[in-house]
Amino acid sequence: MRTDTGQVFRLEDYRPSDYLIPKTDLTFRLHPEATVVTAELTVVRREGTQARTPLILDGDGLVLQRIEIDGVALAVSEYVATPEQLTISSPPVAGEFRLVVETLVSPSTNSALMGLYRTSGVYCTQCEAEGFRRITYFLDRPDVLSIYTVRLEALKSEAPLLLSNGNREETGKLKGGWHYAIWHDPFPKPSYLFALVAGDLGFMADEFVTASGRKVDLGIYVEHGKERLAGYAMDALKRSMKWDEEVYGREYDLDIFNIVAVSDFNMGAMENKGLNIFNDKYVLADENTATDADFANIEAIIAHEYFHNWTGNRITCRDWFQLCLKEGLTVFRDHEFSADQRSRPVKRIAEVRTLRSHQFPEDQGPLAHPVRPRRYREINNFYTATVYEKGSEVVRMIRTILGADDFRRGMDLYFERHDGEAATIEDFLKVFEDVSGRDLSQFALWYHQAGTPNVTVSTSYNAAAREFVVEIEQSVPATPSEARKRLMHIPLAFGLVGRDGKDMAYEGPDGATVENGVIHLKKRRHVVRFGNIAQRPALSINRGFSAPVTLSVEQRKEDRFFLARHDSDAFSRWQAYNTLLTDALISASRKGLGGKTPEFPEKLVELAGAIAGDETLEHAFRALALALPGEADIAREIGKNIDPDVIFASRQVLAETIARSNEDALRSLYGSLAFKGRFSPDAASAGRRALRNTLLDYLAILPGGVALAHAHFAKATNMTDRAAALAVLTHRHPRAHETIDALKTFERRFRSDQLVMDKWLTIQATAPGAATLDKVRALTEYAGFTMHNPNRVRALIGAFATANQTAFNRPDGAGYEFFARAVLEIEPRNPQLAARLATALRSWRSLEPGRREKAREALLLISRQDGLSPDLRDIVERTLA
Ligand code: B3K
Ligand code: ZN
Repeated sequence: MRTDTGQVFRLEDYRPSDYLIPKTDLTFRLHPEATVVTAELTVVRREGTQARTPLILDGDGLVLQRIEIDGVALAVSEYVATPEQLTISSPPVAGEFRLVVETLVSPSTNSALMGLYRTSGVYCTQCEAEGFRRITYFLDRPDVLSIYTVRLEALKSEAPLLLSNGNREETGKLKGGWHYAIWHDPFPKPSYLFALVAGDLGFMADEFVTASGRKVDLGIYVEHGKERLAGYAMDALKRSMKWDEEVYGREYDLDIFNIVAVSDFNMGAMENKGLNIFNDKYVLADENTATDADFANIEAIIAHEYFHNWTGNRITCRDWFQLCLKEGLTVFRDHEFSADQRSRPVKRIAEVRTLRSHQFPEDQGPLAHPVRPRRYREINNFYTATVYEKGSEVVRMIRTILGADDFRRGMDLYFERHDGEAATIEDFLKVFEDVSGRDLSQFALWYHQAGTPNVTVSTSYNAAAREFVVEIEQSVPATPSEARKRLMHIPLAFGLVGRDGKDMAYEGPDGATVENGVIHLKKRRHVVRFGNIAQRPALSINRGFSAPVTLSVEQRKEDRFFLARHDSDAFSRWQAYNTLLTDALISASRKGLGGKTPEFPEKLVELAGAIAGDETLEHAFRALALALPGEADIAREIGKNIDPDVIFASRQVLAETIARSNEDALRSLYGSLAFKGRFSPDAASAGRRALRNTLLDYLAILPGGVALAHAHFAKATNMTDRAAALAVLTHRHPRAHETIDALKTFERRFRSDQLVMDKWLTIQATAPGAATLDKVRALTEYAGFTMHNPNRVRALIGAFATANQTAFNRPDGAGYEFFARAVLEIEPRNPQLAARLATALRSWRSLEPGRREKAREALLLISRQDGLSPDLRDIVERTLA
């Protein structure tokens, strides 16, 4: 494990490297414990760098075996090699030189899953952000682009398959049962995009013909016997390739595109040039093992990594502060892809729910940072919801402000101007300013300033003057190390909804403030006057969630009810109903503190039934509307002194009330949604299943609910229905013998499939109530569980900490303590995973005082541990600060 130097990296300290490495030739002689890596680097001094400037290469835990320049071994006085650095004190002065560096690495003992490691007998790599330096000494920074040629040598029996980036140029036999392959990638790339895979894998092959008629060989490599499970991923890949041609005019640029699925991976996937490496969870799927949510994730992640080929690989980041340049933009692209492949409004609602549940708490807590951070101690801790999801929202706002045509012209210019370069956010914004003639300097604050802006809105109508007035105010709350904030440019899409449900025409506001259905909030306070309005409209604002803000609209309840049924913007319709539910749950939770059973307005409860049965709405939309705001969502809205038990109780009562009052309608709808045909993962079929499973969750509360859920489980013909029923049983009726039976049946059937068993772990870990902690503890002893595999850890420990409000936040603090010890157990092997997990404690300050103190103790337990990795220390110290 790396030692913590406490060093902080600052954006303002950026300067180009003194040397460049235009060519990188690597040879790997693969061995589980002793892989010899020979790097032959063509090095040149950058223009302007003084002669005899030392060449300093990055390393991480490396052991130098050999070093030569231009064929001559260096004398010990000519260099200093530590595990972290290789310094050549005075490199050759004239022209370029060939530096040969040999290092020895041990893939099978590399448990951090960064650099070169082994997973189920397969050699693979993960280099982003700074993993390449665990393989060889290098200028391991994204602005050093190099052309790679890679020779892989391995024992053929151990690794018949040898893959790297680019195109395969040569293969051949070597003595002693060894063989080799040579790969060449003609596109200059930063070291973080380097990859190799070697092992014995099965594969699915296909091909894609690009718009200009070039044939690309596609391959998805998986464990033998699982080839069939790669079909959906392959289909998603081909659809992504086509979409990027149609929507962005971007063609694929190599003759080969390979994807490899591995079972030990710290995140979702990695966009290495021409050789994407995936967590197998995001590749393998069929109806028996994957849920509709898994299918949707596979589609989105396959697309995301593929889209990186242009946004990330062809144009990369100058430095890691610019991470959102590739991530935010690529998330935006994959969101739009999924919206086009599925239902746009449903996709948007799902995105906003994710943003609110993942990014808002980050932005509103101790780990808040700008979309483009200015400092970091450990870059791996900045692959955050803010960089990714809020980063995507910022790109979406650029499109809202410019309009679709100028946005596309801007993207075209971006590709034209910066192809082959390592760019910055300033470069990105500039192309949009250039094509549109707009000044985006105030808008740029979205990249520079942390925190979720608050926007408050009130309206008034003057019948005599036929005027509707909207008053809007913005404020940006202080965040760690940024006390004073500047005013932002916030684009708010809106409509004035008339009594017929149609948007009303208006006269008045100046074109700078209101343009194409968008109010541009740029000052602290705007008063927008709409003239020639015959009747008081209902204001629908932040349509489509055009700006990632916390919005509070002073609005009559009737208006919200009206918008929930009639707004022409489907997102806003969902939002109106969701706000009604959230408000009711907050007020019930407040009253609940007095020990009484909360009551909910009849109209709200009836509306649930009306939405459920509204045949003009998509099934998936209805499912999303009926799903009550989560406990964490309610907690976030309440903001302080949170008692998760009270929130849980209010939410239970509301669910029961909705189920009881709408029983007949929900039952008959549930019955009508049963389907006997062939399984299809398409969005419409998934929507039907989602609605039926949401209804089951309500009906399971009523008498006969256990039997109904058990029958749903027993008759399920796909994993979506099976897992949904198992969750309903486990969460609503944990002690029923039907539940115990279903959990056993599931385990017996799927115990040899670890990805499926992850669902079984998660369902149990998220069962509400204090008793779940003991269950989770017991499950850590389950034969199929190991703290060594990231997917297992996330399925059990991660789910417990992030998706079980009542058990994790037990008032006695036992949930926190268990969690802190688990984090400490994981950290020595895999600091990145431990650090990511630990962020689950970030909202500790908003808890009620008793739990707050217990959560703090757990954080202190972690921080007092000697020799913590920089990854975990960084998270824990910022969380406690
Ligand atoms: N770029 C990778 C993430 C790398 C994370 C490094 N800690 C996957 C992605 O965003 O596409
Ligand atoms: Zn990405």
